[in-house]
Amino acid sequence: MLKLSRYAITLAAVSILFLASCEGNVTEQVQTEKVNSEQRINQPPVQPIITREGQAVHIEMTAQVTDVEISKGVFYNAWTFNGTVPGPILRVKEGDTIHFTLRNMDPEVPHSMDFHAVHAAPSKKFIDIMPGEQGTFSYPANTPGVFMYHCGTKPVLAHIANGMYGVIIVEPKDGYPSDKEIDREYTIVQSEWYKEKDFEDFMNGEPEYVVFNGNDFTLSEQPLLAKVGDTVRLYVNNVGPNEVSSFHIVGTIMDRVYIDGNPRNVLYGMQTVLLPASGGAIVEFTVTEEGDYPIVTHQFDHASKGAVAILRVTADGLDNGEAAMGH
Ligand SMILES: [Cu+2]
Repeated sequence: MLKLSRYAITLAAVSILFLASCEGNVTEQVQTEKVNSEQRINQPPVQPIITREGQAVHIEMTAQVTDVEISKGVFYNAWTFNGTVPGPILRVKEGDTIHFTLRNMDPEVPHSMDFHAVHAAPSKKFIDIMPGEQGTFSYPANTPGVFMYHCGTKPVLAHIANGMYGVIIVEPKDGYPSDKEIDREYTIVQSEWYKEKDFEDFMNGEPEYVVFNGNDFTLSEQPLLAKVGDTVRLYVNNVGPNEVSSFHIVGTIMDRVYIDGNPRNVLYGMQTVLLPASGGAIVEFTVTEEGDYPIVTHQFDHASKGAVAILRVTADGLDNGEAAMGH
């Protein structure tokens, strides 16, 4: 894992220049370092291209290598979809046909796309796209839900642990029975970070961070917001790759849970919802009092490693700017 700060980088550069002017063998070392830094690929995020013609949805995404901040000042040179971890949240409707194009901008490694939302032969539709190439695949999305997507290139564990995942929401054609009650909705994706690109650690180690939406700080520093009396809906998915989630909201009870986001899989009055690796849910609840409501995995070793979000409830639904409650 690289801990970088602009200050540190500047300092390092200054001291290298200074040393280089003193000794010849240091110049060699500097050149090697320069080559290494040139080899560290960091491609800026790219917007996905999504267009619709009737029930045909065209989605174009990239596979690319991008530095992402997973904790304050801690960057991971991630394999990503479109330069963010998680990748873009996709939304289609039950009955749509997805025409998906993957453009592999990674100059070294093949990548692919496995949508959990579709029926398709993996050996034909989830195949590797070579570096610098692109491929297009079509499949119907006939089951509503909150589905994981991920790179399925071998070894899958490495591609997921390095950051290649996201969520696709397939909205039911007639909506959810509770749609009219919902005042606000958010998406939360739980995942783990291990030592950077260390397959042995992915296999046998413990995650260094367990996070919501890619890092351990954004959802505390910029709380999710609601107004007193609101009914809130969360689309959640635990992408793993290795751990399960015991998803819980402190200070409320989930009035309804749609397991995997299917309107027919409804449960009532849940305190905690168990999400297997790749499992999703829609959870809905009301907030009755002003204050900060931590959202956690109730596996508190994982919450302590970062999987905490804050839902801030105020009289007007606006952020009061206070420091978030810790948990
Ligand atoms: Cu990949």
